[in-house]
Amino acid sequence: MKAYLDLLEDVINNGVVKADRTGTGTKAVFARQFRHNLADGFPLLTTKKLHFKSIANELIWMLNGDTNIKWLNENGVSIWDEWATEDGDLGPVYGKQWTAWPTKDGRTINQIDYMVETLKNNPNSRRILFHGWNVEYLPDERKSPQENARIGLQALPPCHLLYQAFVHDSRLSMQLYIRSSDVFLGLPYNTAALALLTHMLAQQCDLIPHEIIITTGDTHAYSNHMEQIQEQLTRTPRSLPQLKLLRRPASIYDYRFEDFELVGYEPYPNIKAPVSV
Ligand code: DHF
Ligand code: TMP
Repeated sequence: MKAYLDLLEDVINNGVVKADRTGTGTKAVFARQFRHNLADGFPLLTTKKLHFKSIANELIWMLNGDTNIKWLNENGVSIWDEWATEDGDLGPVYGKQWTAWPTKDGRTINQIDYMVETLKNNPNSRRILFHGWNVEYLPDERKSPQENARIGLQALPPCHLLYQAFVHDSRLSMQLYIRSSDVFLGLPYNTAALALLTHMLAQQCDLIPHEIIITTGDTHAYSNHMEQIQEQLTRTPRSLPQLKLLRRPASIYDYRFEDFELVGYEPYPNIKAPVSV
């Protein structure tokens, strides 16, 4: 994942100092893009160990339409704890908008169903996408995540928000737009999750996973991640693991963590960094 390390360097070298909502402060560049061919391996960072279980279970949780951290916690994932209310609620975040986007007449629309159906039946379509940015439910930036969730708004507006598919020669590529990208903590997760989703959609729709492309808007390194980023940049990437899908579940909603096997993941140790809430 040289493209990722190059991006870290780009942010450190070219970023402008920018204050942010959390009060931590960042160095930020605007609008970047990198791509990865999945034939070259599964894009899980080797220059620091990532908790693949958190990445896979978060994706499964979102596909299930769940927006409460209870299931995540029961399945070994704590990455959303700081933003949830005492009841574990995050408001109508990713899973809700993906699978049950509310309509004006009280119905819901499942954008994931549409995605799978269109990939199967009309793969040339230029409209194969789903979107998390439902403006009616965006939080008030002056309120805390918990205060927003309590009044039925999203604890955080989606960071990874627009997913679009492209099919040619039975090969599936996916592009993700991330409006705000924490390059040290969030981006490695978002990259691996996009790759995993591409593998799952390809399996369900009899396609071959091809390229993933990530486009980032506000692309930032937090001021309290600088030493960790420097440490990571001293490390030479190792060969990427391969992802094996051990089973073909009945639908995109039926995957379990045990269905995924990573072969040959030999990363450097994790580098701890504080997350800004
Ligand atoms: N806020 C900020 N400021 N940055 C984020 O990346 C972020 N991500 C969110 C929610 N809010 C956010 C959801 N995703 C970690 C990774 C992803 C994530 C939240 C947190 C994280 O802290 N990762 C650690 C290890 C955590 C663990 O394994 O439990 C890491 O070293 O990757
Ligand atoms: P913001 O809503 O003020 O942009 O803050 C969200 C922060 O979380 C920002 O640093 C980006 C980061 N983030 C990611 O990078 N990826 C993610 O998947 C999530 C949920 C958040």
